[in-house]
Amino acid sequence: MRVLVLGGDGFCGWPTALHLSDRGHDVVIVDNLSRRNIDNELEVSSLTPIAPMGVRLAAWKEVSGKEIEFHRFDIAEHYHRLLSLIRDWRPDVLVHFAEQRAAPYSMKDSWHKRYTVNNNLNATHNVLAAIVESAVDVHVVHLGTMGVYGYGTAGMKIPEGYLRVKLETDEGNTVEQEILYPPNPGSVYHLTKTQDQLFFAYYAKNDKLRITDLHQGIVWGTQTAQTSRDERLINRFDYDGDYGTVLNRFLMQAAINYPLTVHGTGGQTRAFINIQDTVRCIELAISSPPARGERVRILNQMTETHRVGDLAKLVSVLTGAQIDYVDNPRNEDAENELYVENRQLLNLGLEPITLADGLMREVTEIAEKYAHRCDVDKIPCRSLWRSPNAK
Ligand code: NAD
Ligand code: USQ
Repeated sequence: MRVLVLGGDGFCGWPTALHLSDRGHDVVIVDNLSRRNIDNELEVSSLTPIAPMGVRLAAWKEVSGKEIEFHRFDIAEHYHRLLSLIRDWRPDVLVHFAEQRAAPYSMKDSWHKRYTVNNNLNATHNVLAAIVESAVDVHVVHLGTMGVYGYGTAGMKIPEGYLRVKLETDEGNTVEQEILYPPNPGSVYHLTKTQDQLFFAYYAKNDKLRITDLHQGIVWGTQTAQTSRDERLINRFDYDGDYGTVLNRFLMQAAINYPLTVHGTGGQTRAFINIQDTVRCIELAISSPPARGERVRILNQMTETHRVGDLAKLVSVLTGAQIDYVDNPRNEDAENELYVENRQLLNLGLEPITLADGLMREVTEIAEKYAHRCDVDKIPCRSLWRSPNAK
């Protein structure tokens, strides 16, 4: 299949592009390198030494014999370049990773809120409008987030996208319907993902686009079978207070003997998935597209749920790291239960990698190996959800 990977220089997009290329698909990457520029803005670098795109692609050709084409442009701004690429190359599948993905970055101030909204909403809408205008029958696979649901469920399992509800009519009859699960975003970034869902629902209904939305949990780990084949292929590892996600941060903090930064009591429960499962899930989603006219297919792409405080204790037991309970910079529930339905990807054949399988390898092979590249000043989370001036 011809697969267009938007955001293919990023943490999830790069290993996915390599995985799909390795499986024999023709892959083209589009990326505007905004993520690398944000590192410049924040004066931080990936813990792992990521190579420039040209070096990455040359290395991949050397080790696999396969070529991946790269186009550098902004899909939120350069609509006509996106349209021409879809028209000329006629992809079978478009995998859309190209959004600003950090909740803390999206909450820094009004500029970062507006950037995240402009970038993410225009990116997603341009993809959909370009597919309609091109008249190419492309299956869109989008990386959404578990955060669209909020994380509290009153004890029920979060279903895969749709909620069955019973409504009472004026005549007193009961009717049953399936509705999109009520969105409950916890940051401006998560808000853009809830809006993406409406774009997808509308274009699937009006234009019969074939769309799969993968509601992914927090990704942990770094390398995949392909990115480990040569150091020039290494994946990025974010550890800073804006882009670093909780479990990878704890692993890196343990490696440098920095007390694990648990926000509040650590009672927040979240969904997790290893990066190697991310790339497999995307392959599974590609191999099982919805039919034309079908509603958006929504799959919960996660394999485990954990409390943040329990993760810190686990890492502490494994490594001897201290735990530091810090004031929570976010506006979120101090504690929540989280039960998630994820049967669809398991039924398609996903065999999850668990924390027990890879946690210590991640500490020794990545976090300890590259610990010398860490700038400890960049570890604290300084982005506040509520301005100190707000009442
Ligand atoms: P990332 O920031 O590492 O990668 C995103 C890539 O998209 C970057 O290379 C960036 O340069 C590019 N990009 C952004 N805006 C663009 C634009 N307008 N035009 C062209 N390229 C653009 O993020 P990631 O961690 O790889 O996440 C990828 C997707 O998966 C995101 O949509 C994110 O919301 C979702 N997701 C990520 C996680 C996670 O834990 N990392 C979890 C759930 C969902
Ligand atoms: N947390 C800590 N200590 C830290 C960092 C985070 O306790 O040092 C806590 C946060 O307060 C939060 C939880 O850990 O309660 C998760 O934070 P995170 O930064 O790991 O994840 P989040 O902001 O939710 O965002 C990440 C990705 C995003 C994706 C989302 C999936 O950056 O792209 O959409 O995970 S989910 O969380 O399921 O919505």
